[in-house]
Amino acid sequence: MTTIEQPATAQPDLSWLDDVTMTDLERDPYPVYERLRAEAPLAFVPVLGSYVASTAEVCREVATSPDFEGIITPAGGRTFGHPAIIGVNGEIHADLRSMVEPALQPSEVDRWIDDLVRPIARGFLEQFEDDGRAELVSQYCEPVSVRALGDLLGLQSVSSDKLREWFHKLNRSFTNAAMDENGDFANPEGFTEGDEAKAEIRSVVDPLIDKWIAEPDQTSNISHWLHDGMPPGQTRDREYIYPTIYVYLLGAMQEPGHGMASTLVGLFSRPEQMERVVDDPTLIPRAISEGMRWTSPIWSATARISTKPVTVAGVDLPAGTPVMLSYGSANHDTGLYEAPSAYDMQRPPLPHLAFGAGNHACAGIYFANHVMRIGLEELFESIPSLERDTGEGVEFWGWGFRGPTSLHVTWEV
Ligand code: 261
Repeated sequence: MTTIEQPATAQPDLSWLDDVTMTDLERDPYPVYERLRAEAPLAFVPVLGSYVASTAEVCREVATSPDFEGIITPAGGRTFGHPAIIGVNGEIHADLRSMVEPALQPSEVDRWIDDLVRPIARGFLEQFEDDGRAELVSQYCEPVSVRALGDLLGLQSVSSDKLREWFHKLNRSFTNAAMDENGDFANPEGFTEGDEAKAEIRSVVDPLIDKWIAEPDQTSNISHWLHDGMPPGQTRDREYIYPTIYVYLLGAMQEPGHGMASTLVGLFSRPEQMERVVDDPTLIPRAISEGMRWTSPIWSATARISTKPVTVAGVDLPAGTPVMLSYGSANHDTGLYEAPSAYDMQRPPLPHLAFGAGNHACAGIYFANHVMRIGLEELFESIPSLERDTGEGVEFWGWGFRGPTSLHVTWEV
């Protein structure tokens, strides 16, 4: 009698993944990822043309492993160019982190965050607080998010609506991730709006850079990026800093807004928790932390690449294999969280992965958490009787970046 040997690590049948489209993932990635976490926490996903890590354990392992380093996703690299801070390593990464980090230190942020964000939040609230109804994503969460960072960067001359338009266009380009069987972009025309946004950004920011090179401005972060740590009379080349400017104009502009909006939708799903938070604003940071876990704004937008042959979750990967980090899925891992698709700010205080892990973990974590906190403090202070307008649905969108596309609310005036 002959026996047919099974390979020691039998790979599960993942042929169902062949039918998964980018649109499926953008509308609702959770069903696909629930299967991935159960069947193959490290899996090659054909539509993405890449390995994907979907559990908390594997995301953390890849993000912190000495056998991996940072790399930008293909559509991300097509959108931002090189050297973007999220996709470089070694000396260039160290220089770019040293360029952005001083203004983001907690001791620094604490000095001005309240004076920066509170008047901005008040100003947007004044425009609708007597209306009795609002769409909070476009009228509040996004405007507060972009104005706070825009002013910090030195972009006071750029309107909030223009900054919102830029991050939406860069988002759709950065996450135009579908690949064909040959490993080419399946929708190359999807990069056009990102290219147009970048051309407009250059036409606005180049003259500001000219001015800041000639006359450093203590109050503009981008001016500091040009000058700080450089020998006297020298500045960083603008082509060297633009990819990281785009990182800010996409993720950093967009995500505090996503975080605030998702936290609000989560709280509306638990009216008793909403009531407690409105009555006791010291609970807002906890509400935000659970919002970030529940719908992680940077859902699957970063990646690592192996620097040597390595085995992850039983899968042998050669050197030079990219792995996408789906943190939004890791934060729904049933190994860590009971009923992960429910918003519940009473959960045990486990750290989530919404700000990533390892040496590419978010540099703006402290700043972003305070922008979201002050934004929600001012909203609840002005409009404590906020209710979701149940005549309007709430849709979430996005695989790379995820949040509600609108949030209609009403209140008594
Ligand atoms: C500030 C973080 O921004 C990003 C993070 C991950 C991908 C793209 C981004 O712009």
